[in-house]
Amino acid sequence: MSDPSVKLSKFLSLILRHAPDKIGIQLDAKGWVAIDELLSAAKAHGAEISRERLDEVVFRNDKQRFAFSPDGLRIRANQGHSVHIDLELSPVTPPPVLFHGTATRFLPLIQSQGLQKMSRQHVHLSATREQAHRVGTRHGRPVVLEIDAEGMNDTGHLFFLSANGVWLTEFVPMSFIKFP
Ligand code: HQG
Repeated sequence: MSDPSVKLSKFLSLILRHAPDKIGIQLDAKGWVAIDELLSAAKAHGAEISRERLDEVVFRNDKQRFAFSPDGLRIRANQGHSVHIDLELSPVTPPPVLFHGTATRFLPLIQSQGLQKMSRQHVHLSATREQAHRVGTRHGRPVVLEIDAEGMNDTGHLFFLSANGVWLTEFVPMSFIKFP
């Protein structure tokens, strides 16, 4: 946790996904903010970030959480927002099976309500069991649920693929979840 890149990545996640107002900035409708504005606002709030460190976190981040705009002037988070923004993703046909990592303590509610997006804009699904397992460990004792993405797709549920490979959907009803 003392890794400075992890600290910066967490700070950027907070600002670019959840609470831009913490440093007095606003994201545009698609989640972008000018890099200059982000850096000067962060500095004014006691979090000085050099352009080199920002580049390093954007390009070398383990999960590619952030992206620069094609003109190189703006930055946004690739997914995971709780503030309402339009990531401009088009629906994509998912692989037959996707995975959701959660914690055992959430199972009773998931079993009665299906998978809800909770505070985020989508339910997050992983392409592999391993990735899902890692996501689950963030919340407690991990458990991996198998999602019948093909069945959902066939019945009109839309799937989106974020720029960093996270599968997103609105809601997963109980009937498409296989519990271990
Ligand atoms: C659970 C990380 C009760 C759900 C990851 C999850 C991911 C329910 C938790 C991204 C429920 C929400 C998102 C229901 C779902 N009742 N609990 N009906 N339905 N839940 O953090 O998917 O590192 O908002 O299972 O890698 O864990 O931030 O979602 O356990 O891609 O880039 O409610 O965050 O990415 O937790 O993680 P979260 P998540 P980053």
